This record gives sequence, structure tokens and C-alpha cells, in this order.
Amino acid sequence: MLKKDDTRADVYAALGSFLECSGQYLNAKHHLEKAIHLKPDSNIHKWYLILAKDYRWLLYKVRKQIQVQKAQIEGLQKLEHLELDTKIMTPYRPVQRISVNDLPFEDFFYKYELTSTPVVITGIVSKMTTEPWTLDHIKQKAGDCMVTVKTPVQESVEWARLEDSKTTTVTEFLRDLDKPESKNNYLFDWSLPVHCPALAQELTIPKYFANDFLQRTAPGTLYKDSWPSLFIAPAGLTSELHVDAFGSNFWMALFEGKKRWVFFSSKDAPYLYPRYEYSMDPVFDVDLSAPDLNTHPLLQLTEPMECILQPGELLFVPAGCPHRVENLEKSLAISANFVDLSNLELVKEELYVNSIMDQRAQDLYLQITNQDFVYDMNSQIKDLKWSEFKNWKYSQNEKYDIKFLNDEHKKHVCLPGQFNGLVIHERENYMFYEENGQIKAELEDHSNELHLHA
Ligand SMILES: O=C(O)CCC(=O)C(=O)O
Ligand SMILES: [Fe+2]
Repeated sequence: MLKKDDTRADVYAALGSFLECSGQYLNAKHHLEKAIHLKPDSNIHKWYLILAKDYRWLLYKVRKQIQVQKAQIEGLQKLEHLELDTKIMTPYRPVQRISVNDLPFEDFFYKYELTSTPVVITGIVSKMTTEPWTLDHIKQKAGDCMVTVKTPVQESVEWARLEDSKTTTVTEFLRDLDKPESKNNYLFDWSLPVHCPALAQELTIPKYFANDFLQRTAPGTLYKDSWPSLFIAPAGLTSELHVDAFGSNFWMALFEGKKRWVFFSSKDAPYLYPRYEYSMDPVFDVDLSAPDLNTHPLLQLTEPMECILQPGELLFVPAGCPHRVENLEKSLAISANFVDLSNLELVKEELYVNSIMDQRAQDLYLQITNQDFVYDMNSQIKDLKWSEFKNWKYSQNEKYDIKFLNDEHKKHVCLPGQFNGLVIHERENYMFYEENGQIKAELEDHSNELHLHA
């Protein structure tokens, strides 16, 4: 039987949901908070519980939209102050390129991951497979596997505006790849561990990503076996602007073809007009192929970066960065999302919200927040063969010298900009500072305390 409070809660929630749809986020928040107060999760009836969860999830979405709106209002004020004569976008800055031979693990971690800076690593991809990967090799190893290809849909609210299309064999997909009628078929994010373990076994995971926390969870846990995944695209196909899910970091290694990548920093996200429909992963209203600065003036405040990824190169994309990818040529690539100390806090936040509606996300959240979870990273780690990567075990003999900051350490830390200041190196301290709006990292002289400078 419905209790009076339950009925009132549903009315508040319905109103909240209506207000959310009409963009009145502050009012929506008020009503949803009332609904949740009247109908807490402890309610014993299952369907009530489901509704209460819906309300909580919707409230998080509304809170995100309030933050976006606030940043947009401030952005518009900033634009007014600037009093620009003509509307122009800031030119794209090139992403840095560095050879794998000049990039020790610690430099990658402190200079790029912790400062949320994309980077292209050269001379690395040929070391990542036991034999060279070509389209022919993929056909040989995975030809009989079934794949559901993706296709771009302009009005889609799905991730990267790509939706499931036809199911076929890999051989057929490859056979038709150059045909005009296949120009919209993308073999996209096709999990190798799930669909073709024979190919996965040929992989070596570069040291930079070998501390992946997703490999420290129990068998069967969400995302543990999702990546690396395969991407094969005909020339001209685009993955529209998106942010990777659950606060994950990302890398992509390119074997064949060319891909143009465009990135923004996470703080630029509100200036790209994100829309949250049925998910916490927004679609963006701006069209970067033909930016319209009259409709989307805030685009002028963004600081875009770009690179054309070449065969043999690997790209690192930090968590939270919106990006768009254009296949300039027919391409063959693999990629993975991963978690380590650089994005752990963001991942926890995002998984917490995803947990409300998704049991597997909750299971992962509980594992990575358990006090026994090993958060430490081994800075001496080497590239790992597939079986080593998949069978991670904590070993006393290895040096796990990059530590999660404990509360005592945190007291000494002031938090600069985007950097969440949660990491300390046992042997040396890195200093963080801001230069031209960028967070930079440098080795600090040996001192006992970690000082982070905003
Ligand atoms: O290469 C692409 O098309 C997009 C890859 C990407 O951004 C992703 O999988 O998240
Ligand atoms: Fe992505």
C-alpha cells in the first residue's frame, strides 16, 4: 500500500524530472532532494527502492548540469569583459611528441599523467606485438569472429554519436572495407580479451600502463577484461566529441593509417555545450567540423590541442578530456582505458554515481575503495607480456614506491588547479607549479615534505 510520504515523494520527483527537462536545474534539485528525503533507499519495497535510486541518480545528473551552467554563465561574463572585435577560436596547439627512449616511467607519470597532458609516444608500437599487426594478420587470427559494427548517426545521443549497425564476420568486414557502401562501417572498440584472446596473447603492455588498477580486481569484475580493444575504420569516419567513461585514462596505439585527434582539457568541457541525456556521459552540441561561434560563443574560451597520429605512434589521453577523432586514412589501431593513481579519485567519484544504477559498477567501486586494495605503483615496472599483465600479484620484492597519500601527508598539500594532489614518491619529491595556465611537474630538492604549489 502506498504511504502518504511515498506519494508525495513521487510527486516531488515527477516535478523535479519535469524541471530538469525544461532546464530549470536549481528548482529540479530542490524537488529531487525533497523526494529523496521522503523516500530514502532503506525503503523495504523493491520497486520503491528502484524509484528512490532513480531519484538519486537524477539528482547527481542535475548537480552536474548546475555546475556546467555556472561555468557557462561565468564564461559568458568573461567573454563580455574581453570585448572581442571578431569571434575566433584559439588555434589548435600541437600535442607534444616524445620517443619512448627518452621517456622513463616517472617522467610519463609526473609530467603527463599527473598534469593531465596528452602526449604522443613514438617508436613504441612495434614493441607491443609479438609479430607485426596488419589487416592481413587480423584476418588470419580473427577472420571467423563475429563483430557488430558501429555507424555514425548525426542526431544520436549515444557515445561518440556512433550506434550499432550490422553484424558480420571480421573477414567479410575487411573484404568490404574499401567499398563505398562500407564507408560508414566502423569496427569500433572490439574487446580483444573477450572476442579474440589469440590476438590479445600477442600483446605486450608498455610499462606506462602496466600498473593498471583494473587488473587488480577479482575475476569477472567490470572492465577487467574489456581492453585492449580493436579499431578498424575506413577513411573519412569520425568519432564525435566525447569524454571517455568513468573517469578513465586512455591510450591508443596505431598500426596503419592516420588519425586526427582533437582534444580539450576537462575544464573546457562546459564551453563545448555538453548535454546529459540518459547517461552521465554527455553528448556535445558543438560541431567541430564547422564551428558556429554565434550559436556557441563559449568555444572561443577553449584551448584546443590536436595531433595527427601516425603509424607506430601511441597517444595518451588523460581522464576527463573531451576529444574527437577523424580517420584521415583507413586505419588499424588498438586502445585501452586504464586507472592508476593519476585518475583514481575521479574514477571513484564517477563509479559512485554509476553504482546507483549498475550493480557491476557498484561491485568495482566497492573493490577499489576497500582498504585492502593495493593503490601503490611500481615506478621500476617493465613492459609486461600479456600473461604477466593479466596475472598481476603484489610482490614484496618489487618496489611499489609511488604511494597513495595518507591523511598525514595530505595535511602538507595544497591543491593546485586540476591536480588532485594525492600522490607522493618515496625516493624523490616532485614539485608542481603553474605556468601559462598549465600544471607542470619537476623534481624538487630532497626535502622531507611534499610541497605542491598552485
Ligand atoms: O579512434 C576513435 O575513433 C575513437 C577512440 C576513442 O576515443 C575511444 O574509444 O574512446
Ligand atoms: Fe574516447
